[in-house]
Amino acid sequence: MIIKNAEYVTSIVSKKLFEGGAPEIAIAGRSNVGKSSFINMLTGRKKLARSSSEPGRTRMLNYFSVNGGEFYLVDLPGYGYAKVTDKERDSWKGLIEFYLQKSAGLKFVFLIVDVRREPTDLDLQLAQYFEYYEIPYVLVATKADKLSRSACKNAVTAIAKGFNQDPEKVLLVSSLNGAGRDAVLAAISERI
Ligand SMILES: Nc1nc2c(ncn2[C@@H]2O[C@H](COP(=O)(O)OP(=O)(O)OP(=O)(O)O)[C@@H](O)[C@H]2O)c(=O)[nH]1
Ligand SMILES: [Mg+2]
Repeated sequence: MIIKNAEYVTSIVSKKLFEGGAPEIAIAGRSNVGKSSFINMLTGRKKLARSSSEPGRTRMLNYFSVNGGEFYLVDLPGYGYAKVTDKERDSWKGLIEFYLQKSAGLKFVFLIVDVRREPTDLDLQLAQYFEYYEIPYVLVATKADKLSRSACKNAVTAIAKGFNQDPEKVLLVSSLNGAGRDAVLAAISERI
């Protein structure tokens, strides 16, 4: 897979999906884990998806078209952010679940976790949700630049164990320096 270009398409805030007629890959994970940065790293466009050090930045489903509509990347709102009202939290959860259930183009999800952290209950609940509804997902451990190589290896093993997955299948990346990008592109090629 070669990403030649990417552009923002649209954002969804209510339960009405965008149907681009091409495969979609959703990016899910905790708030502030690095989902938007991951999209920017993949597409080589630093400001395509808005990233922020302030958690809860992405509050909508944002669609990005890659290679003129060959496939779409869908940036989902992050979960687990404490400083939102219950009402907001329910509405994001509803939106994410609506997307996961109804999107005709969804091929698989990249579930992003921070390599430095043990998976949280919300991460594991989401993985169970994927399994229950037979939505394929690929685990991505990001922020690899924050740890040494050997610490990353141990962390990936612990993360894989938490999700009851094969450590070989966890993609280790850094959106800061682009490490692991090729393996992510290969995973995309394999699945769309
Ligand atoms: N060192 C390092 N920092 C990263 C990496 N990826 C993201 N960050 C930083 O982590 C913070 C959050 O990144 P975002 O991409 O906005 O995270 P998000 O998951 O989209 O956040 P929400 O939209 O709020 O859910 C920002 O300060 C990024 O610069 C990485 O691979 N390495
Ligand atoms: Mg974001």
